[in-house]
Amino acid sequence: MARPKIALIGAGNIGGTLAHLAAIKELGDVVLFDIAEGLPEGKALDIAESGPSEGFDAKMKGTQSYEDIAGADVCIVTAGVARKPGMSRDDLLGINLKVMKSVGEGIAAHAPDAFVICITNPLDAMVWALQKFSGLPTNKVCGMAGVLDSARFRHFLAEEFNVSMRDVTAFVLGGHGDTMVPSVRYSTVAGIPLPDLIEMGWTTQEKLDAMVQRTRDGGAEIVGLLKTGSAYYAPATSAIEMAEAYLKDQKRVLPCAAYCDGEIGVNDMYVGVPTVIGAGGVEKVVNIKLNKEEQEMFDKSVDAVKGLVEACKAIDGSLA
Ligand code: A3D
Repeated sequence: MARPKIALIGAGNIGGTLAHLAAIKELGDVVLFDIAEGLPEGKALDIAESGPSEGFDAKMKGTQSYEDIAGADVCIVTAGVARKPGMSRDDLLGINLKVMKSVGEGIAAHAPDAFVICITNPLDAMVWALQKFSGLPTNKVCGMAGVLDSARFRHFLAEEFNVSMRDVTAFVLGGHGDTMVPSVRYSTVAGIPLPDLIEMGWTTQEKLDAMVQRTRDGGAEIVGLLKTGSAYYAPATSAIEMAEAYLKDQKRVLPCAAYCDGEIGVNDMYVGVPTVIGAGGVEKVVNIKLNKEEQEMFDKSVDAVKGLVEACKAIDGSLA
């Protein structure tokens, strides 16, 4: 049987890490696409040359031509620019919206059957626009944010409790931004919800609140340390987890930016929600029940995403 084909649109920090992880995990052959000449070719060759030591046979190709992504089973999109000093959120939105247009058209023309995972920021608005520009079914286009935000929360919790990260589960909902909603009630250690762990004396409400806030600020914390860019190891690993769930039909329950059609009170929008990912793409949005306080936080987050979507429509009339 032929190996699956994984197209990485954008060969920057995350794109290169994605390629390396996909190769090491032998998920399939990899095509790295970027407009920067030499960058995808150089990374593809460098990673291919790690194959003999690592022991993988996956093929690596770097390209500037969308024709090379033909027939891809998975496309992971990191193309675009990150916010630079002096650039407003709207400036970034305008630039990356144009990038999503070209990427969406490229995928529609050459890989219309792919499962598409968007990582480009501002995430929830970009994945919405990418689905519109590509015209692919909504269950085949989603955004990576929740897996990363949950992983950050799980890491902080595991450190606090001094237990294995594997035994800590966490859900982070809403838009990928300051308004994201790390759900304390639905996060557990081996099934024991966090509020119970406070009662058991494992932590305090103050410490838990601080970890929730640190999760919300997780991206900014890394930017502050790196100074020249944003996180890429954990974002790449998170997207690979989603790609693997699709390629191996794992039916993983993962939070991601998924198209909502009434679920959790959200209509015709992409926002972070729990989903089931398998061979059908996003096979289900898990329609969880939120309490009053959670619903208020979630609604606020949804409103923030709505604002970005409206800004996209104002910039590109074809989306209105
Ligand atoms: P970076 O290393 O700058 O890579 C972006 C790449 O996109 C560069 O190599 C560019 O040449 C390329 N590019 C630009 N325009 C195009 C185009 N039209 N077609 C193809 N390629 C193009 O960034 P990065 O890899 O660190 O991050 C990529 C994106 O992910 C950014 O928008 C980040 O803000 C975002 N990001 C999101 C998360 C989430 O959790 C959602 C986390 C971290 C980063």
